[in-house]
Amino acid sequence: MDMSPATAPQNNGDRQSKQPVALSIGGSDCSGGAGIQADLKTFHQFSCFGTTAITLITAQNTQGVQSLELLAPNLVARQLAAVCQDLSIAAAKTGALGSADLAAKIELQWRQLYPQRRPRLVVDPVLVSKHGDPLAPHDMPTALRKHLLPLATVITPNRFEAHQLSGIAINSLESAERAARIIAADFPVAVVIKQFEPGADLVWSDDHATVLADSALTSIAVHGTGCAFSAAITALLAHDRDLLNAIAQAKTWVRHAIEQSQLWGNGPARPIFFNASV
Ligand code: PXL
Repeated sequence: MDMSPATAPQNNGDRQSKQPVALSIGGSDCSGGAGIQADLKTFHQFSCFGTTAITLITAQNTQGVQSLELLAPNLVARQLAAVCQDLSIAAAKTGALGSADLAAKIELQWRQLYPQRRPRLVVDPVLVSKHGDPLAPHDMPTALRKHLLPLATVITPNRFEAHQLSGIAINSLESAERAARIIAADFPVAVVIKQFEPGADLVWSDDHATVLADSALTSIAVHGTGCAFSAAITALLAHDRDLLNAIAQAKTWVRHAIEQSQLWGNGPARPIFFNASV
């Protein structure tokens, strides 16, 4: 039974709830380090009530991704309808989307649920896992540009993802700026290119570049950093923080969460520590 997608309430007053509601649209990482599990832990850490629409399920652990299955686009759309027609979403994010079809379905459903004022949306253009395992097909950069960029408040690619989205190889501030300009060319979207050089993120917003620099971290590979970063931005937007502020605070927190990461599992990439104190 396909319940017809009615629009979401603009403000249905979640019965005296104090915490804003944040939504993660993405994939499941059963080992708890990345994906929607990372997002929920991050939302909780930032005092948001976390909700999800699951796009795909992986079997993975700290050693790598063993299998991946997509959920049917209709089921993803129904999760979105179920959550958004009942709770008032203060901000949302997307992570692994799995296929161009799923990206298209999410765009359609988001527009139907929110014909006018939409929650701010953080797009994390997930393409591969920290272990190097693919999480998206080759046409995903095109699908992200077509279906998610028009809806996004901010997109948070790493160097590799920014290269895929813009066609520009990133090896300097100048190339990162060029890539960000291309990604933001057609839509009023801010672009954060993470770690365009060690320690430094580029924020491109309103035709203006800001560099958030930090000393480079040593070589520990940490799993879940991209998810945690975009989820922290989402949570801070849900608390109505302005975008630059949210990005800077999320970066500081992720750095602490990396420094405090612990060795769960036996793989090379240790999971980030969500309960980090700043
Ligand atoms: O870190 C990106 C990411 C997002 N979503 C899922 C993942 C990963 C990385 O492993 O597994 C489900």
